Amino acid sequence: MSDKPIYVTEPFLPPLEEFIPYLEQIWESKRLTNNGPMHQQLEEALCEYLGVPEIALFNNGTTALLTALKALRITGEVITTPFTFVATAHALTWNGITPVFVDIDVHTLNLDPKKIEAAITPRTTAILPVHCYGNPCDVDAIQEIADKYNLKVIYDAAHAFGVQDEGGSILRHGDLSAVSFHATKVFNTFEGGAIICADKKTKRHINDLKNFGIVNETTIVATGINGKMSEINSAFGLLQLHHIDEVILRRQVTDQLYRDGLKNTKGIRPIEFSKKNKTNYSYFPILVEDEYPLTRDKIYNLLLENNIYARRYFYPLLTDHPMYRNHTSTGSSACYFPIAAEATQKIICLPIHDQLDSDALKEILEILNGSKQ
Ligand code: T4K
Repeated sequence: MSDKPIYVTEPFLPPLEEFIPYLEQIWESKRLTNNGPMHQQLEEALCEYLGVPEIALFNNGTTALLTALKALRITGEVITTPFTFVATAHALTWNGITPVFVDIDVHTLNLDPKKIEAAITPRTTAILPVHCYGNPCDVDAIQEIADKYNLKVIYDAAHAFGVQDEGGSILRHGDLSAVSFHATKVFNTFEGGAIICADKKTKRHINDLKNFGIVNETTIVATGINGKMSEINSAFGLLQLHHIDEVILRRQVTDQLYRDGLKNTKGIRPIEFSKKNKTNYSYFPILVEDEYPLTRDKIYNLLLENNIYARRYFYPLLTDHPMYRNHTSTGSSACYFPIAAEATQKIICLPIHDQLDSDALKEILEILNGSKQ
């Protein structure tokens, strides 16, 4: 058993001395927040790195999502997935919007476009899909439905930093995408997030909303919020960008070692990521199928007993939490979201991060492959 706990993730932290010059600049300028120089530089650097037209930084992914919905004036009902982190649905209900949950695709575990149309009502105004684990949604099929019914599309792209499809950044799809730079994400600014949009006018509106709706000293144009990223978080983001490619590369190596080590393990099914896309290796999700000798929870607990903190992202389903049970217009999760209900019982995300060493990986594989059961 490992002496040191092995967590599902660990944030990448650059050498501390590399951060000092950024701190010195902040101390010198006394500019701590409110669209300061670090914030402006990070927005520019991220547009370039990600290959997106406009980006508005936020203090976390949840305020980015909340603001994205506000910016598009979304009301009524929004179609979303029950297989996600609770922030996705909370962003809707916090805005007074009713989430309407629709089942997921059996391979990607993302919202299944084939099931969306049946859930559309006269109150539906938008679709809020999630690129779960950074695995891109079927963006073309979703856009086709949105165009047909005149719906907005807001992607919860919390997991999708740096992910690309054949045409470029996955974040360019839909009307807006919201990403998270939380400590547990591939690219972190301690806390942080962003909205990606296509044009300057939308970005200006988002900027107003994230600064209380203030446009100048005497004019307030909207009911805004304080969603601003501080200078210290922005500076950390600038430094992270120097290291992000090596961080993703090291995760890629781990991902491959897991796939090799599990390829003959009956009953363990790693989620596949399309080879056509550039992936960020943010999670290593596996499904523990019926033919595996242990249940998902048995293997999860066995890992825990060995000081390995894998996580059941996402269990329980959102529709099984008390505040979302009533939003399941259709009834019980197992009946109406059969794919999601099965996935939530079978899913485990194994530890993956750039510092995961070969001994830890070996131990996890030994446990999963039965030699330590
Ligand atoms: N949409 C989706 C689909 C999301 O997944 C999320 C967030 C959001 C929206 C909202 O974005 P933010 O507002 O968070 O930017 C974590 C994260 O808090 C959350 O950001 C993330 N999704 C979710 C999937 O996971 P927990 O409760 O599992 O985190 P926690 O604290 O248990 O951390 C997991 C492990 O990471 C720990 O066991 C150890 C390690 N860790 C964690 C932190 C915070 C560290 O090593 N250092 C740290 O500072 O929710």
